Amino acid sequence: MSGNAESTAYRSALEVIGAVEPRVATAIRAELADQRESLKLIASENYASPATLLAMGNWFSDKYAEGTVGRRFYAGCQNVDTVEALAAEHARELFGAPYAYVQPHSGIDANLVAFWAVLADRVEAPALKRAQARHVNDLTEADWFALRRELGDQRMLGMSLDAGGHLTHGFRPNISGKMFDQRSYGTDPETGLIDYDRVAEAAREFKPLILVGGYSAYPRKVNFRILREIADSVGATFMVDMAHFAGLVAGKVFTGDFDPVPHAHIVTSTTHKSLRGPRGGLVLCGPELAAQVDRGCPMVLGGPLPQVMAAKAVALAEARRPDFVDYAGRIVANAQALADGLQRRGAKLVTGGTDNHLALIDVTGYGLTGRQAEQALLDSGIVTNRNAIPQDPNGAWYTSGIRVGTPALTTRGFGTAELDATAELIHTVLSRTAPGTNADGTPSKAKYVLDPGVADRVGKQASDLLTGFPLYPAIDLG
Ligand code: DSN
Repeated sequence: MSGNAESTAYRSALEVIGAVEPRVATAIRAELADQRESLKLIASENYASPATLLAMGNWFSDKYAEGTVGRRFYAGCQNVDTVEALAAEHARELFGAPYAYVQPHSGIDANLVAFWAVLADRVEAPALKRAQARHVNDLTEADWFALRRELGDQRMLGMSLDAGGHLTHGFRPNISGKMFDQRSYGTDPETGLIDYDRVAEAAREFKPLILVGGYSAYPRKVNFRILREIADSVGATFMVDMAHFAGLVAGKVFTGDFDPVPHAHIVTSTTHKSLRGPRGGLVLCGPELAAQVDRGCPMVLGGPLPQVMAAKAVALAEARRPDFVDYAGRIVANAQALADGLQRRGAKLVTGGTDNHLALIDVTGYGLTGRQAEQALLDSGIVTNRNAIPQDPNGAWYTSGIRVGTPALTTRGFGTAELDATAELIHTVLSRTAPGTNADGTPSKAKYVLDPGVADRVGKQASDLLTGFPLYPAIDLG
């Protein structure tokens, strides 16, 4: 699509939207302006291509298509079949997976589909079988009690949240922590790295039905061959949630032992993080789990979102192009430049560096909580998120960490020199911020004092850095 076509498409769309509810059109324009002007380091965000974004705004949104390709509960799904089949084909080819299910609306949906597929495959449970034959909304209280009794003993072993795991990997406030009797593996307190011997020991003691690999805030590669061996040694199903690093798998940065697809029984992902697609999820598996995964609808999902499956097909086609390999390589080189730049200036990083798209700054080294650091950075035009670090003394709300990731800035064209300059800006803000106090004089975990002038100066420097790398340069909304 030429730049002119992109501008025309978006200008026309905003004109049509604005004629009905101008405030929505204004908010859409403002969102583009905000994204253009912020130094975005949120490790789970990216910028999808105009083709991917446009594939979501159309008539597919009006279609119900519960069921699977060629086997729907609604008539007239031939075009939905086309896009779902295309998205699944691209996913299979891209990741070298025998089977792909592209209906999940999000990562949690993808994980729930995978959990239920494994439970249905592995557990002899009449209530589960009954539940799978019906829509989840139709289950009665008695069904749920029966299910709970049957599944209550099933065990999951996943990475703990503070070590970098995800809340859907058995964290108590999430449904995964209620569906399963759950235990976590952490990281070595000295190195911050996964200690595979400890994981094996935990697996031997706990004997999980499912061993989960994958993370949302662990800055290192994971050896999936070893985790599979551990799973096999205790008869567990090995599931990997590659939501964060799917782009690095697609882009052949993670190969061999570090590519989860050949090692896991089942792999889940989102499509919008390093993979740079629309917001959504997918599941990959072998033929033995495919039939159960296909029951994601109605077990977990209602109607799929055909417009998002269309966008998944576009984005996955983009990820199959040779330039995506270059992109994925640059994400990691940039993350390493950012991590090195931060450490050279005195920042303390969990594990002392990164092998992937993210780094985790332990901001206790600056005398701050994650919340104070996040806000001081935001005041200075740098968008990050606070994140727990292993054995975090400040818990999951205030935290002691700042997670920084490079997929979005790499899409914008940033290279290692710009990431080093970004490290300088982050270090400047954090070293010029002091913890604040509450009205009664006690130390606050949220309040902070940023030296006068720093936010403006750093904000200007961040803005200057971004000017050389315009976001969606071909789109001019006028
Ligand atoms: N919320 C996502 C993240 O930021 O990592 C994961 O679901």
